[in-house]
Amino acid sequence: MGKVSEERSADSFCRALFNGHLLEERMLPYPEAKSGPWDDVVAALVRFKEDVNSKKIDEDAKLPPELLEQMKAMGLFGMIIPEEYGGFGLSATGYAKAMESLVQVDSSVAITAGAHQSIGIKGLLIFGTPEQKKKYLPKLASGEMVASFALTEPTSGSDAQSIKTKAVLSSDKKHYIINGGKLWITNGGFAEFFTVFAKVDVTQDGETKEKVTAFIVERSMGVKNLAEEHKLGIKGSSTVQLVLEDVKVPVENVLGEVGKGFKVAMTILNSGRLGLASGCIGASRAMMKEAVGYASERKQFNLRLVDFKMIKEYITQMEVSTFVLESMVYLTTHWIDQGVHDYSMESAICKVFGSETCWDNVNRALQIAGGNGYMKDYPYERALRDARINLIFEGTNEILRLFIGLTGLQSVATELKETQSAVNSLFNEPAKGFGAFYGYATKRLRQKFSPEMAKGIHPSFEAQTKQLGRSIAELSEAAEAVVKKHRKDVVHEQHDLKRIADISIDIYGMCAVLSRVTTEIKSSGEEAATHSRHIASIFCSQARRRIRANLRALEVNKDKIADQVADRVVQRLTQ
Ligand code: MYA
Repeated sequence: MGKVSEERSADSFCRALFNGHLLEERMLPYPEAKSGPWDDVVAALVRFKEDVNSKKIDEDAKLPPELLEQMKAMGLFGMIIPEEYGGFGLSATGYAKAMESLVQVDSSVAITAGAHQSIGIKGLLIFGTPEQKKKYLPKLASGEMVASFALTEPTSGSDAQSIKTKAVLSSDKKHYIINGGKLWITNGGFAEFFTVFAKVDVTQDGETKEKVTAFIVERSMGVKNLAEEHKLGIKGSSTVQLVLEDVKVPVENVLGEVGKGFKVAMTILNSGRLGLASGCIGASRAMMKEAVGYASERKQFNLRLVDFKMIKEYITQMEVSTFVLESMVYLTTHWIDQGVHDYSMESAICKVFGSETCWDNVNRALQIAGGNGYMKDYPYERALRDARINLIFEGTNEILRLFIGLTGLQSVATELKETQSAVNSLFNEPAKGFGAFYGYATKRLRQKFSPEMAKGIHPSFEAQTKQLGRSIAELSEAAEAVVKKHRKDVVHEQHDLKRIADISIDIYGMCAVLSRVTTEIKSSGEEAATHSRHIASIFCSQARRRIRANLRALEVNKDKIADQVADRVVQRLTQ
């Protein structure tokens, strides 16, 4: 892990933060997406909620067939498919709005429609040929075909490149024959369409290597599945193991280029992670509503629970984190809708922050409900079980923190290399080199954070803007120090990578919330924006405190002895 291609570096807001740059023109104004073409879908989902019995879905561990049919009839499988193929053609923002509502209908319903769209058909939408789209999208939009994304294998989870499923070109070169197995495939029990990843022998410069390739595979080509898994939560969704034995796939069903399938998988997951984060907004909001409703009715010591300060703390924190999550997600989806190409880091940040916000909110809501929260008659324990998976799938939060940290450090390393070559040219060819070095140095100085860069943030946030500026400058210095200290070995420095990732998550949160509230103040005035201003102020000070703690821990920590404790425990328990 650790390589990030140059082509992706150009337009990423978060990568720029690592180099000390704040792309303010990208950040402001905040895209207030209060209404849009998604309104009808959202309204239909609010009505749909009345028809769905989540408790029963959880108990039966399956979606009733008639509910699945209703979802198809409502067009819930075609939300992001262009209208010309029979879908609603929702934008990234529209889809996020829909996922927010869908998860409030039921988690398993959201996972089923979400896995179909966020990852099942996304590859076809992004990389499909016109012929492939014409052939499959209408059936996928109507739900006649439900889609699955088949990447994970028994021995390949986080290390997605290590898949063993193999695709071999037939002697007449008309088909690939796929053999292997896939694990934990959402919708796999009834899907008809699979985006399957397999290794293909690719010969380049006389050398043959196995390279990941993406395929569109229909069930009728020979895909089989084993029995449904028994899960902790999202029980109504289908999760199975796939068996691929001599599955014969026509060559025209290769998705993207042969040998370029890993990029296809990662690109799909970038959008999937954002779908998940938007679902987490909905789940967080739903839990807040339940908990606040409960706490305003329930009395102890003659007071309503909402009047106790510790309960207020929980409610405030739920609101602050969910508001910041929303701000991050909709800033990111806006950029996607604007055509920004590289949002891999932003979507990973949203997934990590979203799944942890959702988990904390459900946990706090359950705590507010006390003993009742633990009982099956109330919705909290089911929500807790349903929310747990978000920290794991679509990239565990651990692997995504490494991805965020390493991707950011890659930008810093690239800049350091540029500095080195500018310095070298200064010494080797002074006449030519000086111009190059001067140009480079002024560019770099100009780009480093200065208060000028954040002049668009509302003046009432002067203190927060300073905190943001200081945090960006410190992130870029800390990242440079980590790169210089560990060089190539940085990939193994997980404690530091986690700290760096957490700093960047907090900074992105600050950027998003300051952007959103600045725009709100401009449109509604300071007084009307009091609630949001308070949220921004609370989040920025919390974020700044965490950033300072992480920066300090990069310098002073107990990593070495902490690792030794873990090693001794492992030795003791595995003897
Ligand atoms: S599906 C299964 C999910 N699985 C994963 O997410 C796997 C996690 N692993 C990885 O992401 C990769 O293996 C990592 C790379 C990151 C570890 N965008 O050398 P490398 C490029 C673009 O770092 P590795 C599921 O769970 C990179 O630049 N490019 O690779 C669904 C380089 O390019 P180049 C990327 O060390 C469940 C190349 O790849 C990205 O092997 C159902 C190699 O990179 C990227 N992100 O490890 C969910 N990453 O060669 C349903 C890497 O050009 C949800 N690269 O330099 C439905 C919705 C729910 C709603 C609601 C709920 C609340």
